[in-house]
Amino acid sequence: MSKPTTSFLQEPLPAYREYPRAEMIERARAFHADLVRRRTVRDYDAGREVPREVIEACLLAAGTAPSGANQQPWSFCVITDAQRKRRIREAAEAEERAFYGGRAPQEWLDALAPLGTDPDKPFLEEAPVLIAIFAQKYGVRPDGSRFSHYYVPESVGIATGLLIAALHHAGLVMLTHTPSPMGFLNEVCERPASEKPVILLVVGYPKPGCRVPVHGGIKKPLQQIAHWL
Ligand code: IYR
Repeated sequence: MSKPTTSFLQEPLPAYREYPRAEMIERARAFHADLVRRRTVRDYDAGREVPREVIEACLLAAGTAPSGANQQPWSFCVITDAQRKRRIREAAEAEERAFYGGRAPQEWLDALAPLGTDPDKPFLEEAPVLIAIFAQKYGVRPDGSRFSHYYVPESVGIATGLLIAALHHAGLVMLTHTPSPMGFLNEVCERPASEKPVILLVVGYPKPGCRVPVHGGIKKPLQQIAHWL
């Protein structure tokens, strides 16, 4: 039996680059050395704007992520406007007060203790850029009918990882903030009910003299995260 004829379009693998073995090792190590410099930052320099072109290029980098059936089930809402940032801060702090004031179990609070987090989120107003990352739970056609999206959390997680790497590569710092629940972001960002906010990425420059929790810089060694068979 012959294979069924394929009807999808194919093209030669474009722009692939192979590196000589030694260069490959060096590149892999250099990439790690660059990423390991990233620290999550909660104190932002309020006086400094980020060029829009940088955010746009980083979002395009995020948008290269692999996704279920290449449906790219994400949308990124970039907030730079002071009034909207204030609305986000107010709504997030209301949730965080409930979280730290009793909603979070003690075990969770204990796990957060080395990070020194609390319900005050001044960075939501001080950082020049907030990027609300939405997962499109399902697709919506122009006529309003819905279609399924596949592997949505995985796809959005991968795109978010690429976005973080791109922003870091560009010389910015960030915080993956997750006020919970964060349904208020649909309203502030004017996004439809088909989209679920998953992460609020806070982006900018570190405040001069900025300090970060030591705990965040301690990454598990290879033996703990990798298992070779
Ligand atoms: N969303 C809260 C609590 C919080 C939860 C986790 I998990 C963290 O890694 C950090 C904070 C807050 O932003 O304070």
